[in-house]
Parts: sequence; C-alpha cells; structure tokens
Amino acid sequence: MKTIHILNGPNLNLLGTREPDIYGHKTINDLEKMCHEKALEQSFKAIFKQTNSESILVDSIQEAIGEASAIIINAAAYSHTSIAILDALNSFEGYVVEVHISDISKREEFRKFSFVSLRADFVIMGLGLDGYIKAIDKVVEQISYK
Ligand code: CA2
Repeated sequence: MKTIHILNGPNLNLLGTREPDIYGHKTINDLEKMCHEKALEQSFKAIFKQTNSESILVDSIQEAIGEASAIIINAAAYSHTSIAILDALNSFEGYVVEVHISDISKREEFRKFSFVSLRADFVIMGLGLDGYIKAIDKVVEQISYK
C-alpha cells in the first residue's frame, strides 16, 4: 500500500479551540480522522503528524524519505521562515503538496511568501480543512498509476 505522510506544524494542535473564524471548528483529531478515512478510501495509507518543533518537522520529512510516495505538508508559520524545512523537502524525491487552511495570499504581508512553495509540486490554500482532502485527491491522481 502506498503511503502519504501528512505533516503539520506549530499551533495546529489548537485547531477548533481558538480563532474559528480563520481555522474553523474542527479539531486536529477530527482532521486526522478525515485524512485516514479519505486515504483508505483510495487504498493509500496516511501517516499523520503534528509538531510544534521545527527540528521534529525536519526529522519527520527525513523519515518520509524512502518510505512515503508523497508528503502533504502544512508547515504553518515555519512555511514563511524555514530554509531547514525547504532543504529537507528538497531531499525528498516524491510528490509534495503544500496545504494552508487559510488563504495566505489574502492575509498579512509576512504570510504571503512560503519557502515550502519553492519545492511543492502543488499548493492548496483557503479551502479550510477540505484542502487536506483535495491534497489527498491530488496525490492519488498524480501517483496512483506510477
Ligand atoms: O492557514 C494555514 O494553514 C497556516 O499555515 C496556519 C498557520 C499560519 O501561521 C500560516 O500563516 C497559515 C497558523 C497555525 C495556527 O493554527 C491555529 C489554529 C487554531 C487556533 C490557533 C492557531
């Protein structure tokens, strides 16, 4: 079974507890369940992780190397700051989808640039948690027949 690693960065553990106008009412556990179900429907296995630590996010990307067919990543605030995460993603040869729950192109200036976008094969933003479902669809479309 092909594996997708779904990696989530800092503060996303707070989903559903604060700022529902931006991030909605569902929790990170709801999101994880949605992703597992969607991936299984498509006969993929999802490994879902969330961390507040940049170094653990880099470690998780490295763990995906050789194990995952694709990475779906919402690096949260590290998207805008982390060359270390970009470097790690550049070492991964599979398909990469970047997801943002909010539309970062319509928020503060400092959110408009993403290092992750420099490596991502596809970027989804502004669709709420459904963005993760669309990202799984995109991965399936891209790699199912490879
Ligand atoms: O829109 C996204 O998915 C972001 O990656 C979310 C990050 C933000 O820094 C990016 O610019 C855009 C923030 C994640 C914080 O998530 C929270 C969720 C609920 C309550 C508080 C924070």
